[in-house]
Amino acid sequence: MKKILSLVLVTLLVLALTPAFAEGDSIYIGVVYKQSGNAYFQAAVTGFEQAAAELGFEFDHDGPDDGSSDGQIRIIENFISQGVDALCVSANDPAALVDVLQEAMDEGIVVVSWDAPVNAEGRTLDVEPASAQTIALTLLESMAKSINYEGQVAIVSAAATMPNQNLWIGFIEDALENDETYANIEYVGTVYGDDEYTKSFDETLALLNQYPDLKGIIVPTTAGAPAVAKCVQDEGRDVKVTGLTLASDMKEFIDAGICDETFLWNPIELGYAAAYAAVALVNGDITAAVGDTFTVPEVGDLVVEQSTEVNDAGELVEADGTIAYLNRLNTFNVDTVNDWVEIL
Ligand code: RAM
Repeated sequence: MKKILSLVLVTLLVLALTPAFAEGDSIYIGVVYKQSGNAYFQAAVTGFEQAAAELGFEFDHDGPDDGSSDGQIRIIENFISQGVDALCVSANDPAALVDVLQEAMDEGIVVVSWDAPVNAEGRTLDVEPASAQTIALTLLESMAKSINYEGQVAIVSAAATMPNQNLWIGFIEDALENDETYANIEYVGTVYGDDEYTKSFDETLALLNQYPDLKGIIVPTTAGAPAVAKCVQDEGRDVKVTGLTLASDMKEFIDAGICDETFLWNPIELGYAAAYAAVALVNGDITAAVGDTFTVPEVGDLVVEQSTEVNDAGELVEADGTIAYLNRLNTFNVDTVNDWVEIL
């Protein structure tokens, strides 16, 4: 009896010490992005490929054609039924995916949101390029400089539910309202191009017609930016454009002076970092607790931090969930864009 008891105890101890994932098997990751056919996400997939070659995991990737959360839910359900160990998700809607991702986590699947965060209760960890505030204020300050800190400014965003764009827009609107630096800038509002070229173009045309004195447009989406710049160019308007863009999409508009500068982290690095985070979590090397670190080769040690949000008084306060930042934002202007066009 004693022998059986110690055997049971030893077995329990071994089980407790064994990471969720047994070494030897290959880890299988489901990568879900906002939309198929978006070059930004194709670049991110290259990052997952690089990480897979180094870490030896398997992965598949998919995104809906239409940028919908229903489409993402179906893809996630499919990955769950295929027995993935981790899901890496860039969300079209922060709340709509929570139920299905909670089901995944109940089955022991690690959920890393990356690029566009899922609400805290639907993820294990969020991996982002930089804080939403940093990204937002970089775009706003750049636009302000381009228009000498005065005149009308609009935003052409992705889809109205997209969490990363909405966070950035929130910080831009807050600064426009409360920061004296921008007192002479009149914000005329945000329109949504749904990350489709034609819709982004048409929405821009409508803005240009509605606001004959418009001075600038901020486009916080790689999918919308070339359409907006092209529309401004076609209309021959003296309107400055800045945003988050691929260098190769914007080179012609930077060279033409429509954009003084645009910005983006490297999406290849972002996918790569999200993959390293997912594998560290599956292996039990980290638990996504504040202070955990994981090494991303060539990028550095990423530190897990408490998420933040803006409260009703406009202060940045701690929020539920944890997050890790790459903190590598690149600037594309006439001097630097050529170094990037082959990469992004
Ligand atoms: C688009 C997507 C993505 C965003 C970039 C900047 O490709 O909306 O989520 O991070 O733009």
